[in-house]
Amino acid sequence: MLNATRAASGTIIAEPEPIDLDWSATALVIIDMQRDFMEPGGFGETLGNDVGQLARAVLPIASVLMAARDRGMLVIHTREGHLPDLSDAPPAKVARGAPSLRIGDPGPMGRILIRGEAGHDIIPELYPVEGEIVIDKPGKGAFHATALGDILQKHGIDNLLVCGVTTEVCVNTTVREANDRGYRCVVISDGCASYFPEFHEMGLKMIKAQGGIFGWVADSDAVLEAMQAETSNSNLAAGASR
Ligand code: TIU
Repeated sequence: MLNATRAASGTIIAEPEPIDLDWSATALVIIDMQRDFMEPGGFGETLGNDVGQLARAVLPIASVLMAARDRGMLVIHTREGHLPDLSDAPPAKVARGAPSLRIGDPGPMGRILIRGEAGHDIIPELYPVEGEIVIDKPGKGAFHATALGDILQKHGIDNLLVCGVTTEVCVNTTVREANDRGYRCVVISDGCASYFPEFHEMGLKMIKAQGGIFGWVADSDAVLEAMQAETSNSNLAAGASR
């Protein structure tokens, strides 16, 4: 339930401690909510994973995404994938392990983890709308070999709300680098998921341990509560100055 008194100033009730954000300098970053990770027949399943483990993140992300759209917040979606000629795919990534299909092989949703294929695209429930930024990334982190750093700088962003899949791989890699680049990152706990529930738990614990060594962790209700309180405050302030 939303409770404006708990987050009266737009502060997010987060762990290890509440965090007060400048919302005009805050972006929502949604990591790799692609069919290749979320649906049967994609990259995630070829690695031997139960893709059903990730579905729980969709509704919490959708609720924060709607609130972010309502308030005109910068929204960035990322997609992991490679060029059709695999020129941006390190052989060490393509050749490793014993997946049922390798990156670039034809699968039921097109070539595995290749840009432009159906499996590479974002799931319909979270599909980007006009004006939202889509970052195509060849790696696990969203900064490596992308324009994300420049885009955040251009928009005057200091803080990131981060969600998506998987918690311990692409979300953690991105948050660690964002933290090094000076961004305050609030990771939305129920808006992330892993094929391994225990890695999800530990992936979140790693972020918030040691006084928030990489960032903060809050659930989607806490984020929504803070966004709503901040919007109410802005409206009150606008009313008072009329
Ligand atoms: N396999 C796995 O857990 N994740 C990835 O390969 N990429 C992302 O996390 N997006």
